[in-house]
Amino acid sequence: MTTSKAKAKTSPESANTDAKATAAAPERTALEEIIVERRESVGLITLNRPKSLNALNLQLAAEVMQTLKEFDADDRIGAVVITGSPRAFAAGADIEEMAEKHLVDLLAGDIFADWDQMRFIKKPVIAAVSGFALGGGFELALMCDFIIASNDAQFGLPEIRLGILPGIGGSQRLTKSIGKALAMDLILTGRTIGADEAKESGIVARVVPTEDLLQTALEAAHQIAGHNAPAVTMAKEAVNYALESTLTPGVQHERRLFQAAFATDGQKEGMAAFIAKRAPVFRNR
Ligand code: CO8
Repeated sequence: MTTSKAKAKTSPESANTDAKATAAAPERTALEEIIVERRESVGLITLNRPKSLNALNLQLAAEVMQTLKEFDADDRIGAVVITGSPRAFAAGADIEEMAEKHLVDLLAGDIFADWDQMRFIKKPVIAAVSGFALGGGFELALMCDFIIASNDAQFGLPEIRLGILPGIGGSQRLTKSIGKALAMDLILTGRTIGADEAKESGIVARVVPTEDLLQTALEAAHQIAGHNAPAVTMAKEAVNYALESTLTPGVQHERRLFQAAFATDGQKEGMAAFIAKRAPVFRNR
């Protein structure tokens, strides 16, 4: 797979450890800053800038978004996993790339435009986080639908120490996710929390041993990809709607989506399979 902004490279030499372990997997493409794989019905994106702890530069953002859009449009893919290396999911925006920018540069060109596209991805995206998830790296994980973390994962928004603040939604998504007190604490002090505190506060869905992280995330993604795809899309939309609305319109919206699920073949198949005591075979129609 190639993209307009992303050129494929053939050498796996610079790949992160997890990615190296899967070098023989079919449909694997190394772009400049990420590795893209299709694992049956699951798309896997591995951030691959090991020298800078997967710092997020503009090229990486373009490659991730282009790949997510391609997975979203691909009927064979039902869910996506984004991961990094055992040492770092991503240690934030690339500070070297940002350091010399001025307000005028940031106003003139929207350098976050690619990341803003994440919310239009309809298929579920899981962040599999090991090691550092800092700054923009944590914000990227928060943009995913849920986070599975290894027990050595570290989360933080240390932007304040660089004289700035979160810039791709961290202050908004974190506050909605865990409330004002801990969000203020993390954003104003810049301190880092471990996987257990992240789990306790609701940032993280599951914590697993580092060696099980990728497998656990892929299994969750395969489980999702095995469900009735239109229902999965609607369920994701329903949960996201809760973040945007108050209870009554939220419940009404959910009700319309629930009714719409009865227009899918998958609803008929899922219920017929239950009654017949067999496994459902969803055709995603
Ligand atoms: N950008 C660029 N390079 C980085 C970054 C980064 N964010 N993080 C680490 N690196 C580089 C280091 O410079 C170092 O390079 P070199 O080997 O050439 O010296 C290499 O990665 C390894 O890092 P360390 O030697 O520092 O490794 P340590 O284990 O000692 O420390 C830390 C690891 C604690 C993660 C440390 O590297 C660190 O503090 N990194 C910066 C974390 C940070 O401040 N992140 C926030 C960045 S700002 C941000 O994210 C803005 C968000 C809003 C926009 C988002 C758009 C994507």
